[in-house]
Amino acid sequence: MSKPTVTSSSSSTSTSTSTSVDAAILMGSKSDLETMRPAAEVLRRLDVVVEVRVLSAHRTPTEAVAFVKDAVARGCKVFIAGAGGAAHLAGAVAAQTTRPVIGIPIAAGTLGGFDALLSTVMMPPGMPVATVAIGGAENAGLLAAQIIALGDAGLATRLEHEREVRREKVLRANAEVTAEFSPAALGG
Ligand code: C2R
Repeated sequence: MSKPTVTSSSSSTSTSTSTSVDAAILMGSKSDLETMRPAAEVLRRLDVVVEVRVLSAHRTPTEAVAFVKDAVARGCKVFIAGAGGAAHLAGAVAAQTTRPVIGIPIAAGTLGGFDALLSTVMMPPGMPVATVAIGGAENAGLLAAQIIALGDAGLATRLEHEREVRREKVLRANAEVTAEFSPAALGG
């Protein structure tokens, strides 16, 4: 399983390899990394080939566009873009490709992410960005995997397993709580 690497905009943006890629994750700043990390981790866990970049529509617009175009040329099926504040990154990615783009609004600055939520979700007609919750990186990764799984039966099976693991976790918790509050346990 390959480990996703985070690359700063000043070093590698796009053209360093010609290897194929299934999913790409972009974030506007390295300060977003801990919020974005679950997207990369869930994709790795599902064996999706993912690349991770720090690129900004505001600060590195040329490199961001170049990366998206190169990733598309290398087969990238879905993009995830996370940014805080005036979060234009996901929309800027969507403007470059008809591949699905998933936006993650990030809580940065004084408005708790509501600014990024509106900036990401309120796209003009014709330019969709599938926006997850503020900080919803894990769901973004899962949604990206679900999109890719439409054409990948093995990945679809791994996603079913992922669901089953979560289901069993809740059922275990339910059993514990049920037992703790049962009439017998409460002495009733
Ligand atoms: P710094 O921590 O680097 O000052 O960035 C980043 O995503 C980050 O959350 C503060 C916030 O600015 C955001 N940023 C954007 C974009 N580029 C950076 N919203 C963009 O292109 O939309």
